[in-house]
Parts: sequence; C-alpha cells; structure tokens
Amino acid sequence: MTTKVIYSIPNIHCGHCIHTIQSEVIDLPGVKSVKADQTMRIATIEFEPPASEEKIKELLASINYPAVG
Ligand SMILES: [Cu+2]
Repeated sequence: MTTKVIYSIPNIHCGHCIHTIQSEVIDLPGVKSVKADQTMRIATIEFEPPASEEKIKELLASINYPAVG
C-alpha cells in the first residue's frame, strides 16, 4: 500500500535544495518517488513500508530541511 504525503518545507529556497531533498529522500528504503517544488516549498513523497511519515520527517530534519505542519 503506497502512501502519498505532501510536506511543507520552508527551508527550500533554490534548485540546490530541491536536488538535495530529492536525492536524500529517495535513498530511504520504501520511498517510491520524491518531487520537490521550489516555488511552493513543498515535497510530494510516495512511500510504503519500511518508510513511514515519521522516518521521512526525521530524515528531512537531519539534512536541515525540517517539514512543518
Ligand atoms: Cu537552496
């Protein structure tokens, strides 16, 4: 069962941020797709176990792109 969550990430400010987020999150086991948007400062992430909302949020925080909300 794939879950799709949209994360609001205020720290996104340029294309480098997009690249960093996408390349780091896709390496998390269970993550199927990552699409970050520079203008809206969001990341749409599709995942299934063993990935979880909590693990993704922890990873985002660890690379200095904490998700809010
Ligand atoms: Cu940036």
